[in-house]
Amino acid sequence: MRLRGLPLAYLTLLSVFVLLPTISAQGVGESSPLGSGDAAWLSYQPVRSETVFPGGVPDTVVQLGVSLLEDSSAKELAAGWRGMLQHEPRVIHADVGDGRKVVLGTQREIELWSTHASATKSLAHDAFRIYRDKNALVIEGGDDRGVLYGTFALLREIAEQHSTANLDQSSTPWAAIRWTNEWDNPNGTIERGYAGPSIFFEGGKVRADLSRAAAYARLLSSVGIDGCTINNVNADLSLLRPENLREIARIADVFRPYGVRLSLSVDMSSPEVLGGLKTFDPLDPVVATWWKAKVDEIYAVIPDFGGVVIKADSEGRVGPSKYGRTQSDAANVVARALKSHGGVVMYRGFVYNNHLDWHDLKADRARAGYDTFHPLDGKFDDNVIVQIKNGPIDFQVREPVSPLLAGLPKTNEAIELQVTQEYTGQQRHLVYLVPMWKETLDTDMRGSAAAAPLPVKLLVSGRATGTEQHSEGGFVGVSNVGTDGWLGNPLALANLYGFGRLAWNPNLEAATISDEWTRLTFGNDEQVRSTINKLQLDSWQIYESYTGPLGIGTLTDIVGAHFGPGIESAERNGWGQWIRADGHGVGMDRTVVTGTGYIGQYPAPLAATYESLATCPDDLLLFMHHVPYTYRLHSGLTVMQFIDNTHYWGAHAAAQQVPAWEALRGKLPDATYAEVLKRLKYQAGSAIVWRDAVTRWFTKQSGVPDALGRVNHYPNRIEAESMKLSDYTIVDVNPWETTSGGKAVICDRPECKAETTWDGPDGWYDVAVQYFDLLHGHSQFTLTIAGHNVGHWTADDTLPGDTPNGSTSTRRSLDRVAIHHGDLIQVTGWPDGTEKAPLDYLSIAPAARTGIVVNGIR
Ligand code: GCW
Repeated sequence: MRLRGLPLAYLTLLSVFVLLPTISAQGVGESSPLGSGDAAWLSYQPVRSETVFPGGVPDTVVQLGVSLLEDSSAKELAAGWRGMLQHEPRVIHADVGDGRKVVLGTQREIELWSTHASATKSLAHDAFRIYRDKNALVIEGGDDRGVLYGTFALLREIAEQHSTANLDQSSTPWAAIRWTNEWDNPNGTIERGYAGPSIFFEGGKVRADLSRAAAYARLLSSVGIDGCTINNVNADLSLLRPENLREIARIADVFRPYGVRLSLSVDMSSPEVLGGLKTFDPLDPVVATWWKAKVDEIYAVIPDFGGVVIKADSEGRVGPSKYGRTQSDAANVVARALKSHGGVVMYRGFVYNNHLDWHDLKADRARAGYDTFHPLDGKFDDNVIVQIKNGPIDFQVREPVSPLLAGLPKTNEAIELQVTQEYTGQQRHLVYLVPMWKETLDTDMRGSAAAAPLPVKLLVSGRATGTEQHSEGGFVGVSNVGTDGWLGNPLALANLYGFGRLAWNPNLEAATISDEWTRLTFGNDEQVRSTINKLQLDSWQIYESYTGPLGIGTLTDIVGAHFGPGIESAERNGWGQWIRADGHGVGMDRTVVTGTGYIGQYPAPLAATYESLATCPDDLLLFMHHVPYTYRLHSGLTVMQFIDNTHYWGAHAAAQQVPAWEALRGKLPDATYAEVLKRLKYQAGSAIVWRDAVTRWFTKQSGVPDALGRVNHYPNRIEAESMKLSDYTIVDVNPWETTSGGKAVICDRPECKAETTWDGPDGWYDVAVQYFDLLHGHSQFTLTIAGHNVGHWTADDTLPGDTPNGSTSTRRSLDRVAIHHGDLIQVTGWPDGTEKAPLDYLSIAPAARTGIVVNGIR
């Protein structure tokens, strides 16, 4: 047998030689993919200056005021000029002459500088206007923070290579509160953080080197974020100790030049645990005095302290219920201590019972927020803002809007969005979340069909018409950045960028935001832009397709890492993320007529849409209704066929992301290119694990076979347990659906082998070894074909978990390997500690690629 004129044996050798460099390393490394790229989207790459400044590049920056923020503005302009225009401007404080210049100042300062400018209508706090005044490009701020935001807006215009010849742009932030929450712990870990350790804490203390914290504040302010809560909402009480507050003040110091106010998460029991009082009853005057003294102490060291975030009566945190008090009692006692200093309480609406009785068909975790807070509407002080997650459960891949957002007409409210991808692939899967957030923000919560539209974005603006809302409101993004390139995955930074941009202006389109981010990060190359924008904009739908469709929830392991598939983990426990899947049907009946009544918490028009099967959108069907597997969707497919089809489509689409990205080789920084490629390849493999787990589980549960015959038939797969095993032993895997065949093999000896003889035809094949890479241990593997070593690797990724399952399942892929009939294929494993070189299967499929497919996602 000869292929392309060469003997196959020779080709095998050749392929080993040629293919080795293309073998994909699919672990996600620990080191920063950005290296010195802390700048992220402030990369300031060269632009065509004659396009941006047709009349010539301004060579002078006139900084009219003296303030920390105007200093930062001038410094930032200089950095932008150096990077993008290759020009070092001089920065002066008094205007001289008519030369080309950028003038920056607050409205008052600008009025003193030029009579022309006084025509500008009054600018609000944080607002800015950028415009031409003869030879000057003017950045005018409502205050000095507005000057800084205007500066970043101008730099954005330049980075996008827009002409500034006729620039006239005014912008006012949508809402006052634009904060991130960071779930950092003093020991340097981050709850639900996926990018290495904390930039704030280390070993129980504030880090000595806070340069990353300063760089972070700069990034935040560049998109208009004005507040950052630096510690976990599951708060470590010790942070309020005087010696720790003094250290935390150092973080506030590095935030200040960028106009970012520091805030802290605090625990309601602090007066008792930290203060030594006998109680933390919010209505006890001694407790109020304690909070007042503590807050005064904070302001003594952090004069611009923003306020506190409180998680109470939730997931094991204590709260006012201990004393029969309400959430408003708790919020107000702290709010009163903050009031005279101008601080706010962000009181989380995430209050629910995690010991619900799953036997009770009327019990419903989704109801909890509204049931708890709606009766308290109007009882919160005016410096309390109720912080409400976008959906009623917990950051699932798709949820309906939280009804509580419409249930507090007399209360300040902020929406909490999750930038860190807890339930959406933990930054190992690409999911651009802006389209999802936009859907929520645009959802109309009007009270009656006749009323004016009341989108969520208006409810959180602090100025909703038709409500008696107070004046504060806003956006909180749970960001959880770490030292590993901020979010680990370079492409995930579009979510942080997008959160900030939406908080500033929720009317921006998801595509616009993606394009801005791409241009700012990678420059203006057309192919780079179109490829990355498409990847980003398709990504949520792809991820949803191979995880939890139809509003069922993400279907991840909810009692574990929230990462891999773990379908039944949702059921039969107190956490209340039930999917209520039995032999006949699936979904939570949340209707008013027969279900938990949750739908009745929505304003009437929306409730009517969800209550009726005829109008409930397919993508929320299983959140709202329990239906048989044979129920036909609006699309005409049955629920079961939809589940099968969508999972196969999703895994296919995830695989297509890889060649789409590969087409950008050479157009991006090498480290960024390689890091994203590694993650996309991992995702492609993981999407198959998800696809198989979900489809197999539902096929078994429903008894309805896949009409297209795909589920449980994997023609290219050789199960490890069916191979000839030397020293490997067969084990059951839990949950069963996360491995092929429900079984894996593990090695309890120093070395084990699994082998098979190829009984297919001679040819070129794509080979994948599906194995498990546990958090601890560095097992090693070798794959040999006909005696030739075609791959050797170490299982050194840090996937979340120490047992073989869908969270730790991963693959080693080799493209275009020559195999001939009768070749011996062997996998050798060397265990390391508790990681026993576990294997699931081999996949040997006819080689797919003859060339590179560009943008072949759909
Ligand atoms: O999503 C859940 C997370 C918890 C988190 C909690 C919350 C900080 O799994 O890790 O705790 O929500 O938002 O309070």
